[in-house]
Amino acid sequence: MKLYDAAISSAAARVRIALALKGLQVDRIPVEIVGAGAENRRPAYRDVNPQGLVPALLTDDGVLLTQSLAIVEYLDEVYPQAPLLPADPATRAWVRAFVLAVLAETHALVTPRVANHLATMPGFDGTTAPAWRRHWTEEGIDALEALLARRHAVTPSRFCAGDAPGLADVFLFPQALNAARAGLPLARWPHVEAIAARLADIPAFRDNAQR
Ligand SMILES: N[C@@H](CCC(=O)N[C@@H](CS)C(=O)NCC(=O)O)C(=O)O
Repeated sequence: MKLYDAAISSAAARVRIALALKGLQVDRIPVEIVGAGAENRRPAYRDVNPQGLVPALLTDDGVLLTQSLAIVEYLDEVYPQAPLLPADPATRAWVRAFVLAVLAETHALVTPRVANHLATMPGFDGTTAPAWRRHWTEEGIDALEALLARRHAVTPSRFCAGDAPGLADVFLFPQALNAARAGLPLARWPHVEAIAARLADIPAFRDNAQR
């Protein structure tokens, strides 16, 4: 398999973490996604991913997959060791809802392409992009904290939805790191902070986070 990857990408980090949890090796193909040298918007990379985003995964069967959630679920179906989704349908639905709260309602609002477009809007100045990022990160992680608090009040667990790391943790960890690195202390989100600290002790998470 080949992973089209960027070390700074939290979306690609989800796939790197899932691969590591499953003990799978891939060839990593770096794609520059920021600055004047960004390759992801160029035609050569659009041939890989028409959306111009990382990650993308070329499977051993020669199929190109995009979108981190689709890629991680593919890996979980084809390589069932260390399963990432729980067996119980209601818990699976909770995990997918949590993952979508990260992917669609938090991360999607703070990507480089959003910041690039903001910079073209009337009234933009140096404070606009950091304020935008802070707002959507706070609102997003407030929601993740509330989801975890409600679940854990009824079903306590070491990780998001069980006592082994799973799909929700694969998505939470890079997002929590993004918040901490943006200067938002995790202490204000106690469930998120406690789970992120446990995940940081696991090499698959620690060694594959975005840099
Ligand atoms: N929903 C997509 C998001 C992918 C995404 O936004 N990747 C970012 C890096 S974290 C990217 O390639 N950004 C390039 C850009 O925004 O121009 C996924 O989960 O794979």
